[in-house]
Amino acid sequence: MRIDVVSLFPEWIGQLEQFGVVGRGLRASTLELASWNPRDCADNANRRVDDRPYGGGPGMVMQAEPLARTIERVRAARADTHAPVIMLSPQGERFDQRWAERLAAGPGFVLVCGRYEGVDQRFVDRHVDIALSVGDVVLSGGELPAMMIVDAVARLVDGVLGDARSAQQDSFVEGRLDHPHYTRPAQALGEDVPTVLMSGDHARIERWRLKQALGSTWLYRPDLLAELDLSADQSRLLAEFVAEQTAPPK
Ligand code: 4GY
Repeated sequence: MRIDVVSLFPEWIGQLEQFGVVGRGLRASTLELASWNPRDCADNANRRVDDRPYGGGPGMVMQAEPLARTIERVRAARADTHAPVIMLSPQGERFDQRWAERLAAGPGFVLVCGRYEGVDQRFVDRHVDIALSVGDVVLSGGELPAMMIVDAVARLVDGVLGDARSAQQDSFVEGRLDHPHYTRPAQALGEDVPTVLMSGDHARIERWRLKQALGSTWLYRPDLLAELDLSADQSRLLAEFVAEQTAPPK
């Protein structure tokens, strides 16, 4: 998997290589990450790649041509000719776990991080295949969303996560939230660990976790729950959880 990131702050993107699962994936060379600064494709000695907006208004706009030349360099550096160019923008389609899975299944992609008031539309029209948004929030640049996408995709790439099972067991993979987690010590902040987790009975533990996962999805994400096709057994576990919520056992 190869990911190219076009950004005015390539050193920031480069930080990803030093930490966590992305760093490990890169060192294990299952993942390749390259960043590109459009300033290196500026046509002036000042390395300027922005200018004032036509029609007036505040702020600056990223110019089309330095970005287009950067994309050409990226294309020349990639073995695949059709890697999608993805722009991070609040106008984009919402990035979620399904998108992460879709991107992780391919050979890679190119992320374009806008800055200032925006990017000249002629670049977008010519070179951008998809716009993705990480949420209804306006950031000062596409870098944080790009890093979020790199992280979410990288941990799905084979060999990046230490434990192959952990990506499969994540929340959202099954379309629901995760169950609660506990670790040592057995008593912390004056509270015990739920006894079932100390029982060594793996089948019971799995059922408890499933029940908690369905329960928190019911509590916090009823929209996700509505999309789930619960089995009779899962419906029974959830009904138990709901009953315990309204009348806590003494
Ligand atoms: N939200 N999701 C987002 C964003 C910043 C001006 C275009 C978001 O993805 N990107 O807020 N991006 C803007 C800044 C140029 C990108």
